[in-house]
Amino acid sequence: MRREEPCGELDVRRIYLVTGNKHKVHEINTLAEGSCIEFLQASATKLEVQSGSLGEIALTAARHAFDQIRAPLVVDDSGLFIESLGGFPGPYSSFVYKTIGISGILRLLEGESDRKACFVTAAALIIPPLERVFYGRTCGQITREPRGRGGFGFDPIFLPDGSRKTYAEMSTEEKNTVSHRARAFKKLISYLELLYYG
Ligand code: ITT
Repeated sequence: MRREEPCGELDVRRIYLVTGNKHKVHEINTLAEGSCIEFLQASATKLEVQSGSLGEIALTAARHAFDQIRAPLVVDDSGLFIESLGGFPGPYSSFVYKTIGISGILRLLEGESDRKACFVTAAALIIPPLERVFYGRTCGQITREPRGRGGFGFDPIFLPDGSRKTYAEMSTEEKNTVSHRARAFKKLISYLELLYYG
């Protein structure tokens, strides 16, 4: 829930967040509480580009969505990069999650002692003529088994550095203190507040 008057006399600015993932919307709006920015979930036909760069994927998808929505918007493209797998699944995380899933990733890492991995978010913002990509990265370890029931995606097997809890064992607020998405969106929200309110 947003606070009663997050920005006093000032109007809240609403930005479309183009995603089919309601967990992302919840995480991002929890982070934005108390700011003057609110994110509204929007859908658009998703353009799946073949690229090794999350930033390029997010920006291309954002441009494509803008052609349909014609209003200020953001696209969040995120991925899990596992060091011993050469950065796999990275930009293919969505496909890999839907196909082999968490159990498939754990199988690929069976007997592997190097379990380092990083989550990365690229958040592409379009407010014409402005186009900008904000990045966030959080590194940690892939656990040996899933832990926790919260969150989504690979949350149950990701243990961020310095934490005893996996993302799935954290509340949304706790995840937002360390997550790749929160790091990207903190920058994006500060930027929007400067842009709109000076
Ligand atoms: P949209 O593209 O509609 O926004 P998506 O869930 O497919 O939704 P991404 O392409 O950004 O989002 O994410 C790729 C996959 O990476 C996604 O399917 C998740 O399984 C995983 N992922 C992304 N962010 C995550 C997070 O914060 N925690 C756990 N897994 C995450």
